[in-house]
Amino acid sequence: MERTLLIIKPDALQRRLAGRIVARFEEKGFQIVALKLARLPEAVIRRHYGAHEGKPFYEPLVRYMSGSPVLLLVVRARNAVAVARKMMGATFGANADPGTIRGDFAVSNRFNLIHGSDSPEAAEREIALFFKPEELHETPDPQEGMIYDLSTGERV
Ligand code: IDP
Ligand code: MG
Repeated sequence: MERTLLIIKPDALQRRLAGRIVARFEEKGFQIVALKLARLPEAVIRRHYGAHEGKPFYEPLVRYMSGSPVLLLVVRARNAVAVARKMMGATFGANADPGTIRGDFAVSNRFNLIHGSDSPEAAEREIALFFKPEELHETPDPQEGMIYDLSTGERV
């Protein structure tokens, strides 16, 4: 099982889309491991998006993400990182395929509703940036045998 970090961005909360976006991951079979509402300090946003420092969109991105609260989630599934990125769609709303979160709800290049980690390594780094270990609830999932075929001893 793999974990990924999702951020439901300020525009999604302000547009009252947070519940629908979270529901998509539940419907797909992801397990919610952690969830909280937080207004992120600018320094934390700068660290989270450190790889983009110096790019023309970096400062507006920091302002957008630190302006009002976001919903932080850790979710768990087989190939969680790649599956979540596929469900999110391309970065720019106008390029994102219909059926994806950004494709269905966003047209903007910046206000694109959701962040998802782009590799398992990034996911673990980002989870540690936003959550304390005791905030992560890795409880056994009684639905796991419905969501995956476990009969061969693997998760298929
Ligand atoms: P991602 O969120 O799909 O991983 P990144 O390239 O990591 O995309 O960019 C981080 C965030 O910065 C994007 O989600 C978007 O909000 C914003 N962003 C990226 N590129 C641009 C741009 O060219 N113009 C405006 N905002 C951008
Ligand atoms: Mg990214």
